[in-house]
Amino acid sequence: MQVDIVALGEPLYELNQQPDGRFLPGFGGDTSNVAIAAARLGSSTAYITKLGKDPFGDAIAALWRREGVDHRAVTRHPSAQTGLYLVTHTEQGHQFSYYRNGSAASLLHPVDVPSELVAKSKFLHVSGISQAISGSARETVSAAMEIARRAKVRISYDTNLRTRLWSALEARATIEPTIAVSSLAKTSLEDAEALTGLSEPEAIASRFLALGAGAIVVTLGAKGVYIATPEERLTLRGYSVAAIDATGAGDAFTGALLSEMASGRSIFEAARFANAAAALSTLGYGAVEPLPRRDAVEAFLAQ
Ligand code: KDG
Repeated sequence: MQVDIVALGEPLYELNQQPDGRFLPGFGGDTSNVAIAAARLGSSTAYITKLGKDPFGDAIAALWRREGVDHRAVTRHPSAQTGLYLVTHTEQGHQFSYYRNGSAASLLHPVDVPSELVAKSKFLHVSGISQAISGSARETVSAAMEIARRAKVRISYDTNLRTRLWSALEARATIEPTIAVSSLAKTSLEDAEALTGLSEPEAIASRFLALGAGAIVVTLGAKGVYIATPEERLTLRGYSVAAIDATGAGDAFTGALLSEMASGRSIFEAARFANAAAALSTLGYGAVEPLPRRDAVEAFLAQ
């Protein structure tokens, strides 16, 4: 089994509030969103986690089957449940409420990492959420990264700071060493500010590149994205679209970026495509449902 992108973390069942107050069922979980985003664009992807033996776990497994995400490495926990989150919307944007304590994914253990799958891939994608859900999940991320590092597989990392899962102090102690071994680390202006106290993308990128990362992506919300390598830097302006829900837009960006880079594109070329994919992903509710396919991104870029 050989795939372009292997992602590891916690998938979540999603309930997303509509203007009429009702909740629309869907799916989320940052690293799973990335695997699906890349699969929709034509990449081969696989996912590593634990699901509960419950209807939410069945629904997530069925989603991966439909989307062509290889989930043969996913195990089911006999008693722990699959995590759930609610998305509500305010003037300030979306808000998440989690029901995930003690979830099946939080019981991930280093033995759950299939070494060959990781070692033969082009990218391993993990996040700060994958690390924050529990100590054993954090060790599992470290084990997967060590396999990737030895096999010279590129590590893609999203800081995805969730201070409801861990404090900024605790997060910093894990996130900085992870950025240091990442080929590609993505962060948001908000995360980076909480982690470093810096608010300028240039300064944030310099700080993270100095740790040893190969490339840094700083998302700037609707304003676009800033990309930096030790040699080159670029700001891409965000597209102005009639956004409905930005849940998972960062994951849409990362999935598209990795998909393009796995096909041999440079990070700067890949980011132009990913910027468009991320804009399209905001046109519907939910982290997964509006993720675009390749023809939609190409048509949007051709406009
Ligand atoms: O990036 C979007 C995710 O944050 C969302 O799908 C929910 O995984 C999630 C989380 O833990 O916040």
